[in-house]
Amino acid sequence: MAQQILTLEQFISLNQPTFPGGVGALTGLLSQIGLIGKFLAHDLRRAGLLDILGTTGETNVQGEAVKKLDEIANETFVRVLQQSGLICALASEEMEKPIILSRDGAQGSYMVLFDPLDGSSNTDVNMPLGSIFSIVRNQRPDQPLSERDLVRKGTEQVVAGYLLFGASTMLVYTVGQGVHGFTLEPGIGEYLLSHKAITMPARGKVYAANEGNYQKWPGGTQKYFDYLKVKDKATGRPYSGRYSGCLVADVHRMLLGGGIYLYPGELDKPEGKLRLLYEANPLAWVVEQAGGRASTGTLRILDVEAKQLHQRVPLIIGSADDVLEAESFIQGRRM
Ligand code: AHM
Ligand code: MG
Repeated sequence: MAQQILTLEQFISLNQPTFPGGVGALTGLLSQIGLIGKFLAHDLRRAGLLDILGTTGETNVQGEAVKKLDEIANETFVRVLQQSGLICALASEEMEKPIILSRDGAQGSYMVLFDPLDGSSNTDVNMPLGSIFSIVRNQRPDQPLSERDLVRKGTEQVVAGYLLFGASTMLVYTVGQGVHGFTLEPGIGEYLLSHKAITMPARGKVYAANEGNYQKWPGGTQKYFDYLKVKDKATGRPYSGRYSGCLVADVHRMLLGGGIYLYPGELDKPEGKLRLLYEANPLAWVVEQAGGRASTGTLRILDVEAKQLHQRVPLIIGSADDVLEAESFIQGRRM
């Protein structure tokens, strides 16, 4: 029998009985994210033509300045979310300061933090890209909003997920009741449920990391990578290396098939590269909801104290047993 066809909106109304603020608000928020995904998928499909239509940073045939795709992506997020009526503040990797839409919270009680175009160096080579989003609620609706209100712990997220622009466009999200994936059917412009209640294997056979940084890593991290390459039947080693340069795409691979992604701390840069609030936290929640684990190497990502909007954090994320094993090397409990 053919599988039931469910759109994003239908799925939410049938399957998400509880959401702080009501199912209508959740439908509204995810519809806005879905709309952003449709706009971006449309733009990214034509990304390879930018050189013909006008090089980035120069003027195109119409004499208009051509914007970089990460700027276009950021503007798309801001424009769509601004008019939704559900959101009082926005923060992005591309903006130093947040946008406070309504100081008194009258415009809605949600705040969205996002990375509008993750893996942006993939743009020029027609490789996968993503967008990551984290939504929290305004806890002090009676007080004027400030940047500080957006800087919150991962456990306080109410919706988190990502858009993946690969061969297909996908929207994957969690509200703390499992992880669900939807694939955009471009012919009808709808996201259809394609991956219900995703669960990841406890152990994978794949690792993703920029191993060019090997010499910059502390000894424990190096030892873990050495270990992954040693032949051992019981643990399925050696693992295969798969690194796309797009965190969303790599984490998506692990979510579906298991494995581990690492952007660890470095000797001269212990905080790593990735951002806590709009990269690590949302992906950590998604992965935990699918049965996986996300850690700095010493601490659960969702428990990291948020101090700054653009704070960086080491990220070790993926199948639970793989992340546990990486932690034991990083912490020096295994050599
Ligand atoms: P970005 O949001 O500026 O694109 O940076 C994040 C990206 C991740 O998608 C990816 O895993 C990593 O940075 C790649 O970094 P590197 O080129 O150092 O391997
Ligand atoms: Mg990014």
